[in-house]
Amino acid sequence: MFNLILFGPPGSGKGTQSEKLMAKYGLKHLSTGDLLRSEINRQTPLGNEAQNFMDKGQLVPDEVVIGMISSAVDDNPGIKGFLFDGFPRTKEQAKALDKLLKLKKAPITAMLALEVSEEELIKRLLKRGETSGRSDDDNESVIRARINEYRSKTAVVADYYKQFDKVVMVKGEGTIDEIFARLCKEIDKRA
Ligand code: B4P
Repeated sequence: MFNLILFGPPGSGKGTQSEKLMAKYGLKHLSTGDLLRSEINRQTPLGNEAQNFMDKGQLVPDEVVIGMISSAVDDNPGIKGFLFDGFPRTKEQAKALDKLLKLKKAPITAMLALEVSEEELIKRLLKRGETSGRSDDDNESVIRARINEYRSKTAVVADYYKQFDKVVMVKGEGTIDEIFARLCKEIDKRA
């Protein structure tokens, strides 16, 4: 199996690049943001719990997200590999993912980390907020809270994977196609 993590701050282009990567490499895309938004739209108990955190720009509790990913992995046997987007976002989530993949004898191949300046992140998310209908995108203070959550809880996840030599930094500014080409170059070296 070929398992990738697409990593980076909110608005760094994880969702955008994932669409293109899964089409090219035939990986199963698992986005915790998309899974959570689907729970919210269906007004499930998990969705109602998650919405309170997401509306404030906070991370959803680990046990909720880990349970959700664990079921999604089990629901997809025999696939070529996973593209994890927006997960893991804490060290606890990273450890839980390692445990899960160990059972499948299919470790993470690489973590591709998109680097984007804070100014560009805020610009992109406010722009998306004009049309997305996402309540976490249309307010600058919520966007800043999400970036702070990233700095205080999520950035350390890259350090966790660095100890296993799995992290590849990729410049996340430029056109969508330029960034996609940079990501593909790194993936092809490891395929
Ligand atoms: P996510 O859904 O993961 O979303 P994101 O971080 O905001 O965005 P992403 O990086 O995917 O940006 P995108 O490509 O769309 O998370 C939302 C919330 O869910 C979190 O705040 C948290 O509360 C919760 N959550 C999710 N996972 C969790 C977890 N594991 N644990 C706990 N909580 C969790 O790009 C953004 C915009 O930029 C788009 O409009 C796009 O068109 C534009 N763009 C992309 N690339 C561009 C480029 N090269 N140039 C110009 N614009 C570009």
